[in-house]
Amino acid sequence: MRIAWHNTQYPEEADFIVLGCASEEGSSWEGTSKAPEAIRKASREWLTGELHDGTNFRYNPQSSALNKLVFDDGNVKKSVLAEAVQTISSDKKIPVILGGDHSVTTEALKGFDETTKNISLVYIDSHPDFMESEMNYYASVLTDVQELKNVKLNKSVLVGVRGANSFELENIKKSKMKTFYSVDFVESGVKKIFNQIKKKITKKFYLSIDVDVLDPAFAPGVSDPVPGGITSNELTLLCKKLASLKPIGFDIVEVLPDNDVNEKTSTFAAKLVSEIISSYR
Ligand SMILES: [Mn+2]
Repeated sequence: MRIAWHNTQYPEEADFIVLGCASEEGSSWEGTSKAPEAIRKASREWLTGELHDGTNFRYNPQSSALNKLVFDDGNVKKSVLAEAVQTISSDKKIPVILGGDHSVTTEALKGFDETTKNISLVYIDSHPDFMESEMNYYASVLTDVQELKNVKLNKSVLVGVRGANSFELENIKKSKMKTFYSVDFVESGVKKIFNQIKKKITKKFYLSIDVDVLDPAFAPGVSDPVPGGITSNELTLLCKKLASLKPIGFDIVEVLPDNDVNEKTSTFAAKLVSEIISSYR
């Protein structure tokens, strides 16, 4: 099954290549490997429709139409994700990765590390994923990407944090990443946070979205929900603003369909893909 936003049969003419990475090897929870198909299915079930005469339609993203060409290339194994991202990036296309657990981001960044200099990371997650106890783990992504030559954590940001332990806070400090906590959205609003992110990051930035940044009310279908999160509208608006700066690629990870309620987390993830793509300038 292809995501509802798939609108060309020719990958060579596409602006965006969607890749699922149905891997949960890096997680201590079971089930995130079911996410890519759940997101595709939700996009078709909830975000498209059929008129009485049998014509199909799909929802447009808000504020701008989906005027880009999207090719959904199915799923790739985690072991070849870096290579796939490297190829897409060399072809001047934008990879859109559907996780999988958060360690797929490490693989995506390994791919970009071969093609792109001076990479910033906009890491949107309730957890900083800055543990050192294990490698290639969903909670050690930031530790693991420190090994890459072109990823600059001192020009990167963490957004929506509210589930950090003391080791992680210490590591954030050392890395010189800038952190925006969940409550900052209430105090400052999306616009101010976006402007501060823009000042901190380089032109070549990668956007990684762990859906557990949302309040569990909006995204119950995640491995490790943390109370007190941001709203789906705040996340959508921030992502649309970031997309206008043309990230080199983006991922949406950590959807856990078994914990979901009425597919709302999968449907949100599918909708967010269209909102981000439509906002590239
Ligand atoms: Mn994460």
